Amino acid sequence: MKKKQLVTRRKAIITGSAAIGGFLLYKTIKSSPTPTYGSILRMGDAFTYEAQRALLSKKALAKEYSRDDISSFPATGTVNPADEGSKTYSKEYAATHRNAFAGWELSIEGRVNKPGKYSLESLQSLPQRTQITRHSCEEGWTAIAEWTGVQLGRVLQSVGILPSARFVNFYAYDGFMDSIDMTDAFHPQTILAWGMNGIPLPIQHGAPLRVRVEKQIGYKSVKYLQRIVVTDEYVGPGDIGWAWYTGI
Ligand SMILES: Nc1nc2c(c(=O)[nH]1)N[C@H]1C(S)=C(S)[C@@H](COP(=O)(O)O)O[C@H]1N2
Ligand SMILES: [Mo]
Repeated sequence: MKKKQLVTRRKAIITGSAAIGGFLLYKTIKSSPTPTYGSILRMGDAFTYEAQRALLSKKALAKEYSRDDISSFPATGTVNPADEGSKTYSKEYAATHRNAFAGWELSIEGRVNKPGKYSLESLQSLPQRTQITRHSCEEGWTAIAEWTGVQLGRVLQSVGILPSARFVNFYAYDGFMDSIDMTDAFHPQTILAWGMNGIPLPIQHGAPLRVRVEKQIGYKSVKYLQRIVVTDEYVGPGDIGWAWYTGI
């Protein structure tokens, strides 16, 4: 009798906590600003996102290193979208590459007061930041490099984002795209980088301009930037098999 009661009670506790867990999960998803695509597989994103956002200060800095820590740095994904043989060949990229990026411009669009095309020089005329950080790729490797560029937050401030804006979307010449929220966009170490280890960004690392999102895993640092689009709503990426939010 006693044993049976215990089992029943334990069962009740398990059932009860599962129900509470389920309810909390439902609440998290319902109230979360994280996109979930309504997919059960995406629920993990909401947990990571909510947990990180709740636990960490919004401006906590990623660790910065010294010059002695700079390591060799593999290039992944697209090697050169100017190569006609490459499966991510881009005619526009090939054209600007032929010109050594003279006249290259970054398009900034969407929910901003001053949409337009911005030259590298105009981005370089804003205050610049140099940081030595560790890149972590989802494939398991890490590498340390020095990056120089302008804080994305400063750029967004200078083009003026509308109060309803919530996402910053990055579109690359090779077809790659990803997005971040305003907390990461205004993080002091989120920069549009044109320099790597003291020289202009090499082609294989995303010339002429890439984003560095130091508070997330490597694939959020989109290379070969072509367009930045500010939106109120989540627009992408679609399901690329990687979590949308991957705070580190
Ligand atoms: N446009 C573009 N950006 C990209 C990628 C890509 O294939 N195309 N790969 C991502 C991934 S998975 C990683 S790990 C880093 C690699 O940056 P690196 O080539 O400078 O090492 O770029 C990210 N940004
Ligand atoms: Mo990666």
